[in-house]
Amino acid sequence: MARGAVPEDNLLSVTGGNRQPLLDNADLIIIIGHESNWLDEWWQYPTFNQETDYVQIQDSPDTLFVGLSTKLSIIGSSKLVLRQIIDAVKPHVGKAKDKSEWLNTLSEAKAKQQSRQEKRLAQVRDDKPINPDALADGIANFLDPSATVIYDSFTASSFLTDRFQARFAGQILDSALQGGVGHSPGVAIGAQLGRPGKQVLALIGDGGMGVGGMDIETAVRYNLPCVFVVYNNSSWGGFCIPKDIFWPECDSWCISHGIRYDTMFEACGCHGEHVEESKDVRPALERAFNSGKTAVINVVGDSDVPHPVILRCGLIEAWSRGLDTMPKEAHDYFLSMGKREIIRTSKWLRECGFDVSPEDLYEIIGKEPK
Ligand SMILES: Cc1ncc(C[n+]2csc(CCOP(=O)(O)OP(=O)(O)O)c2C)c(N)n1
Ligand SMILES: [Mg+2]
Repeated sequence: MARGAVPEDNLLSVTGGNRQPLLDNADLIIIIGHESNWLDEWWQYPTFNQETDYVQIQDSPDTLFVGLSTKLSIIGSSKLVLRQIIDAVKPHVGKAKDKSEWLNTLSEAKAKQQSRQEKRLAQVRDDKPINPDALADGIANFLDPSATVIYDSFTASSFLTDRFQARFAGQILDSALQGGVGHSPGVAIGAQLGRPGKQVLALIGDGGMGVGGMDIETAVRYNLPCVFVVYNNSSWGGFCIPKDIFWPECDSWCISHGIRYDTMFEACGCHGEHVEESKDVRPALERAFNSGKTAVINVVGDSDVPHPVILRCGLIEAWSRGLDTMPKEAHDYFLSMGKREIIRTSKWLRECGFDVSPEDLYEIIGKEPK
């Protein structure tokens, strides 16, 4: 992929995908057993409309999020609370309302999203170094429905979220409320101990390997068959955007180029695999899981593909220095921003303390507000 040429689809959400961006039409949103976190953008505008009324049903008072205009807070096991609500209202309601129109809307939105994702994947499937979207697709298509998946690599996880669908609670163990790095070896050990014999796959970055990778040796010592897919982009989060585009004067975000984490951990007793092309992802996963050992698959990833959130950070940083100081590529990118990216950029600017409305942004780039 050309530098900076990230498709607009890829900018819709923090997690790289196509989450429905606006919940503007809802009168009431009920949040059940779900803690606010960065993956859901802290339940902020534009994903969560601040004018809507909310009901929160949470297992613990600690999980109640005060940042929402909450009409009613209920503390209790979500399952029990829902059961009680159903039992209480059942005698009072007649026939269930016809939901076919709403269900059709949902299926159409889902089909549209899937077709966008397929288009995006088709463009990068055979890229070398491997595009994180192609790696994510290989992983999602391979895994057993009972597998546990752990998100660690900042960049690649943002693509796996689009490809892998959870089938049961606790199947996906993510990077917690703040999107941590390097936690997956410990989490994978716990997952393999918790559900022995089931597939455990951790998608970890080379940065994460530096933070917590040596605990893979612990998994080896306890004979735990966890598979660590290292998305190795020789950097913390890809190096094109911070270095070449937005922060030209910034020091390197690189890690030594092309470290062979597979051979490094073979020395600790792991099964190792090295993958340079996306067609080899699946056979490597097969061999790794069939080995019955702790395994490390070193995947050479495309350092030019950033996590979408990096783009937004870069925009804020560069813009705060003045539009004219931006390198040409960033300048052009900024001027070509679409409606959704405008809204999101405005949101990010506010989070960083700049009160810049979407209208202001339109003015800056010289376009009519939409
Ligand atoms: C413990 C911790 N340290 C730092 C960060 C900030 N951070 C977010 S992503 C990232 C880079 C991660 O690099 P890597 O693990 O290689 O992932 P990738 O290159 O695939 O994005 C960092 C440092 C964090 N989220 N958690
Ligand atoms: Mg990396």
